Amino acid sequence: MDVNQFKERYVKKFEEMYAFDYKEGSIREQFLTLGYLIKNMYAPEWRQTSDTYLENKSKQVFYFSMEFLPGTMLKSNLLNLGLLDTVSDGLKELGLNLDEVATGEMDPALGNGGLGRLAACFMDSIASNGLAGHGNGIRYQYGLFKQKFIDGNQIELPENWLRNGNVWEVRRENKAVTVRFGGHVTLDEDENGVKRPEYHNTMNILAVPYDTAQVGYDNGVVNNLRLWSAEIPYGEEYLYPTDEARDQVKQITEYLYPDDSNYEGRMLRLKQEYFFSSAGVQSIIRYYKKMDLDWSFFPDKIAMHINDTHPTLVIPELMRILMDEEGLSWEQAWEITKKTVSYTNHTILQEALERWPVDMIAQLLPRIYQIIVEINRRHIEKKIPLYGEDLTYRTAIIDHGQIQMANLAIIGSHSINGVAKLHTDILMNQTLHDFYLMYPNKFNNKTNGVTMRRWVQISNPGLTALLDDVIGTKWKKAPNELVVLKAFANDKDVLKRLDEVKLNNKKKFAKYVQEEMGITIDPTAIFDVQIKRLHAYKRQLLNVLHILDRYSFIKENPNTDIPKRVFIFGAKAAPSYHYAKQIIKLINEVANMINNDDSINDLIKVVFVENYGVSLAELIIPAADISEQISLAGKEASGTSNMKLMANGALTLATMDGATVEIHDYVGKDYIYIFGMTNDEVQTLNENRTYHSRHLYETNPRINKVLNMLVDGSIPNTEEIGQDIFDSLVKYNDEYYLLQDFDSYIEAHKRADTDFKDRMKWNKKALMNIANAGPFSADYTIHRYADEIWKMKPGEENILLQPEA
Ligand code: CBF
Repeated sequence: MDVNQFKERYVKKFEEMYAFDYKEGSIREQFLTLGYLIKNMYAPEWRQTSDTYLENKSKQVFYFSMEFLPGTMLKSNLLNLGLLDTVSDGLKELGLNLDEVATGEMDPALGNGGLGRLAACFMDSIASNGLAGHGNGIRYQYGLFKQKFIDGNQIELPENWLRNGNVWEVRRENKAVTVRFGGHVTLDEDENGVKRPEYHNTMNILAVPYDTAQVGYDNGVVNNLRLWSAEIPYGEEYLYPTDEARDQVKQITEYLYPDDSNYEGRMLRLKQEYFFSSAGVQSIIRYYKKMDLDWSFFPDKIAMHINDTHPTLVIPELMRILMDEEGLSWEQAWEITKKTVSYTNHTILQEALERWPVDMIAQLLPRIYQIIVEINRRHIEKKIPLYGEDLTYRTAIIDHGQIQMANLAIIGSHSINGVAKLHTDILMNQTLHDFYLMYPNKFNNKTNGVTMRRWVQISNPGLTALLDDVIGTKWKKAPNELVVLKAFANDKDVLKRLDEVKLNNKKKFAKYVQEEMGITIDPTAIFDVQIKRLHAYKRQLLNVLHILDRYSFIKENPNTDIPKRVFIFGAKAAPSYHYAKQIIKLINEVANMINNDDSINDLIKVVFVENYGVSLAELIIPAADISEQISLAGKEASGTSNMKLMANGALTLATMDGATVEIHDYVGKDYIYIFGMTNDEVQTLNENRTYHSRHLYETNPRINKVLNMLVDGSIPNTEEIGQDIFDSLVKYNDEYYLLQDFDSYIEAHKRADTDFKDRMKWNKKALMNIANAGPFSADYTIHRYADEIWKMKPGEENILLQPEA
């Protein structure tokens, strides 16, 4: 399609939809017109892809995830269809602007953070690698809450992302399935003497799928993301006569739980987990039957991947359907299930590991409960002779009245992977060591990755143009080609152009900050960025302590020549996470104090953006100079903002944690600022029990001064929270060892200050980061999942080479 054809089709579409002149359309109407037009364009390929998979009986993977955080889809669809420039030029000729039209799209916040965003990157990479793979999740009516700051406090507002409809989705009523809850089950013998379950008094919910196309990059592949919505079954409305009864159904897919690192044993959450697991498995089984193959081929044609333990009920559900509905024996069903399912662990935080009270599962899912009990019984019976009682019972699924979902996920699958090398090592050697002894071959690492399409091509067009010009366009399909950029590490012209690209991105962000927040920031300052969920282990507080230290230094040395810094935060706290919300308030008050202090000559500014999400990340990441990855070593499973920031030329200032360890290994020690304890040192400190934070407070004058600022009235409006935070660090012995890492953190920042003053030196470091970012492309990660776990082959022309460390 050329520009003229596009213009013609656009104008026609607009008039068909609205029956007036497109020039009078609102931004939303312009966006919807474009959205429907694009959808019409890929619809034939969407259908064709699915027909081809069925005809070829291709192996397909189904990625079960409670969260998908895709970001807006207009530009990514245009990019992947190869239409970005055509549409941008065409709109311009029509007097419209693509960037403005794109603001008409709501950003679907159907995830909390890293896990959901990873799932979205994977969807893009699966399609772009030419793999037959689809997502399976929940169509939440309300996404993650909208964050507002009122007097510096986080307030949560509902995020009604579907308010104006969703142009990308297709409701597929004819593909709905029924999910049963509650009631009780009897096992009655059929005419052949086989025990069959009979369900009594169940609550039946209709699961209606909404499908969204996942358009592959320049390869004609269009996969599917299927999100399920809960409804009252047709003809059963009379069973729900009251508002309360109807609400019970609606509630199942109404809200996303707004916590990504804490397990909450709520009935509604359990309902959600079973709802989308069961609906997904049922629809896959129905599909498999269309292939008309024997059940023994099931694992050769279908892979089901569970993203963390939230969809673990896929395992007993698949068992249930294979046995109860398809008549397979336990042994046959168990072999198929294990070979089909694989599981990714995303956290070692104890408080995030899911376990459900036995009573709850028994009451809500009686047949599933029977199956879990039997899986557990057989596991114990089989393993005791091999591993003894102690070890075997430590791996039991049912323990102290709780169902351990990670144990069920490991026992019922053929693969468990961590999301970065260090994380996988910790799983094998500590957290899941008993399982590792039992099933060493199930364990493997799959370091996370990010899609360079969204995180470089779409969000950073300036850098994309520079790369295309300097190293050619191969990197777009083979991100490892970015390494060619290293040849230009000392090329003054390229470094200068890189500097200009960054400056323009910083200006763009500065404009946003000025317009939305009324804060003036200098684009030539260092933009120091920490964007992630607010959690104590991620140590945003350490960042604040550094800011306070720097502030008091500047107050005492007003003529210092340190470069200007803008500290940028983006973070949501779980609504019930009191401590995290106190840190938010602290950051906002520190920002207020510093931003309004004329005596420091703008040497520091603090910007805490409200409602951080994918769209804001697209604005902030290209503008970043420093990427703060400062979690306590051993706590962050992987991190993915570290990869996005690196690919955009930010220098990482970090502990050796998660995938940052691998970033360090690729980029080299001269191009990254590492500080703080290693995981081994943290472990030793934990074991020795020799840490006394109060001692550090009393003996380290710098720490003493900064901590006193929290309680001596230096920071307005923080009396109560200042004391609580102070106590967490001094009285309660600083659980995440901030004070232990404080000095080396400050030193790392000093090194960055010095380097930033030498522009060419800094730009060379930025360039080296971009050049080494290729291995962190999700395309490679997905290639490894496909090859080693799902046993699937990518489409011919998209075979990607494994990056070498
Ligand atoms: O693996 C993706 C991300 O998942 C988390 O966000 C999670 O929800 N458990 C982890 O905290 C991240 O480290 C990880 O990158």
